Amino acid sequence: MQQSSLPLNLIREHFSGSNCANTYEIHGSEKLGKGSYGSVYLSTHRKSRESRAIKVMNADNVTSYYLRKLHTEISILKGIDHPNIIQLHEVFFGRHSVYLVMNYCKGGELFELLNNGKSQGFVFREDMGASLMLDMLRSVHYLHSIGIVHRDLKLENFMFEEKSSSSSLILIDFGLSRRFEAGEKMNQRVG
Ligand code: PIT
Repeated sequence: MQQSSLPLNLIREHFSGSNCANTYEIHGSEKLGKGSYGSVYLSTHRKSRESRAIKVMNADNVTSYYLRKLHTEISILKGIDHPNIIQLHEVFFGRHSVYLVMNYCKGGELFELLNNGKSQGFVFREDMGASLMLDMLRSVHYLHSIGIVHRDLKLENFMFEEKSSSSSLILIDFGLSRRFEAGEKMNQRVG
């Protein structure tokens, strides 16, 4: 039988959903992105007024398969520490929902920039492309070095940390990620 446990680190876990609403104001009308990851909302930390992205996941009447996937996602996010990968700050386990509090990437999706940039007169210089590739490769190299495969790498899952054109890229969405053993062959189609 497989067993797992959440790693011990500095990410706070709260076993009450109402705590989340007390600590953060979730802007329900400001959905960030529209990925496979469901609902991520722009939020404000009530005390510091800092912006955060909060992913709200349903935990009501869910299957054990879904719960296990949720557990894997949280456990993987808790173990990640890299400048080009989304940072998890804290988790709230409510009666009906689980809330993942993450960094807010102000610059939007790489996909949006490539899709809309042309019509807005945006010209992609080779040095910028090279720097973006480096950010992407760094994030994936880091994950593989700690035994994690993302399994949903695509333009939509790279966000700009800042609004500036020199902003770093940040990899998001670990909903399909899993751990792997060195030498393990993987042939399942996902994403
Ligand atoms: C946004 C903006 C932002 C963060 C995110 C999305 C994060 C999404 C995300 C989703 C996951 C996951 C990790 C991060 O495991 O600042 O549009 O399913």
